[in-house]
Amino acid sequence: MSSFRTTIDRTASCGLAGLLAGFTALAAAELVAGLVRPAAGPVTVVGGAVIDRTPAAVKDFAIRAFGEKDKLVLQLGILLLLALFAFFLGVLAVRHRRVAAAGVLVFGIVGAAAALSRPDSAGGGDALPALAGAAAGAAVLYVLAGGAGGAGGAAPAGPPSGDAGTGSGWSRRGFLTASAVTAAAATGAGLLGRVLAGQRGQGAVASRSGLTLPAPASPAAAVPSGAELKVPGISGFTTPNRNFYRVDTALVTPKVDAGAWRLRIHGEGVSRPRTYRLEELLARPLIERDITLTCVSNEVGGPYVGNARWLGVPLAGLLAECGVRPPSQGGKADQLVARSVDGMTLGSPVEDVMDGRDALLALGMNGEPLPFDHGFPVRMVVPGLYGYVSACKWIEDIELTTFDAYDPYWVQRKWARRAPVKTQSRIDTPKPFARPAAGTVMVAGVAWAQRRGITRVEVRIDDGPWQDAELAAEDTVDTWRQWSYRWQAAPGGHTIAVRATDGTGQTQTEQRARTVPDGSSGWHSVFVTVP
Ligand SMILES: Nc1nc2c(c(=O)[nH]1)N[C@H]1C(S)=C(S)[C@@H](COP(=O)(O)O)O[C@H]1N2
Ligand SMILES: [Mo]
Repeated sequence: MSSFRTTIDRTASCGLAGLLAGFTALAAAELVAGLVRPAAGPVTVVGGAVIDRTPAAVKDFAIRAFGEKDKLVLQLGILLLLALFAFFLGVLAVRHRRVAAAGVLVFGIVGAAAALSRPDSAGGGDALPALAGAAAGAAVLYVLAGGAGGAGGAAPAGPPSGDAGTGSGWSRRGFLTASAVTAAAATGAGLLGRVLAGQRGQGAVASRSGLTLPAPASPAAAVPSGAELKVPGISGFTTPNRNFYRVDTALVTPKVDAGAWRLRIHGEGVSRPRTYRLEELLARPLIERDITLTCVSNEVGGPYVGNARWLGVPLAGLLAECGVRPPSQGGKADQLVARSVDGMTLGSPVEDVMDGRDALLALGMNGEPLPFDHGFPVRMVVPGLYGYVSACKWIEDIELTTFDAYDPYWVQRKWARRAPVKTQSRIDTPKPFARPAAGTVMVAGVAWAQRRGITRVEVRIDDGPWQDAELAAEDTVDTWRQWSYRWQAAPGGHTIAVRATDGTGQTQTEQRARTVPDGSSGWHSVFVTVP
């Protein structure tokens, strides 16, 4: 009985030692990452490597199920798995202390490999946090498991002797003290790592608050007064930055120092390759435009669309200066590949970028420098193209190439090479399963078909006929358009559907398509009950 209890005790102690070893490994890795490169932190690189390898359908599921919390869920999942393995290694150390410690080192090697596999890997140094963390973790496991009275690497296999500790063990009090000291030291190291990482971003934060945006040489036309309907629950015409959707693969938002930022333009047919500094862009005539941005991962009725007032450098002029000609004028490169500081690549058709539309290297968003989450200091915005083929945030490199020669990040993951935005409409109000009172109910929402514009929106109640909604004034063909419909609601359950027609006369197809590979299609509908 006492032997049994001792075994349980020892197993629990070793499990605790395993957890502490895992925690120490993470904390030590954070500390080293804080010194070397915050983006090379252990959970960040493993999470990033998982994202890189996630099939399109799974990524889409994650976005659908967890929304913008998808990254948090991923990181918590990784931590949970690590904790389970660490506990398991601890239990293993009851009998096989060396094997268990070596197991911790294996994790370090996996972490290091993940770090080096990331597209933004800064070279061998990125392996350091995981390796150092694993070494610290292995040492903690080896020592604590020994203190917990584990069999020890050299001890003969066989049932434990039944004594509390096999001679190598410490007193219970000694073990608990050592554990507490380890936990405290690891916590300190981890926090210090975070502080160091934060300090590295200080220069970038200062460079952003010190940046004053020049007035545009070509301001955006005032939004027509009739473009904004006063229906409660409808999406505002301009999406405030704090509410603007965010979709990217960055587990740590890149903090780029504007002073050190450079943009290189080079590649096929670039007769005058150049590198620009931010001041050079700011000194050029800037244009300001309202443009609606849409994510290809937006489901029918989904939230990944927003409209902002962007300030930036016309991209076509900059490219022309570098000698780039679009394919229609004899240029050989048909694909523009934008690369970000975090290694993301996005490919846009050169023809689209240079066809006269307001393709921008944006510096400002709704009257302020780009927020860090939205690409500070510079990002691309191309009206009419989904974000993943155009809207590179934290951009640092533009390479002219061909669609034949290179597949960017998402295309390597089964998404379409070319992806113009599909015509879509969304019911913002009433919400699904709302219970509006009988009588007049305002049905309202937004519709978008960037480059083509929206010319008609229709609403259908149950199996009734399609009825014209009232359109708000159009701002430009590149912005979404609000609409509303006055519905005389009778008691009962009702399905409200919407469809839009774009400037080319095409009405949205009823055909449901998934987001992969080139954007969802189908009519948005909501079911409501009128009590
Ligand atoms: N560097 C970088 N840029 C990126 C992405 C990314 O993952 N990394 N995601 C793209 C996608 S899929 C979209 S829809 C838009 C979203 O821009 P937002 O987050 O500012 O709304 O950014 C694009 N630019
Ligand atoms: Mo996207």
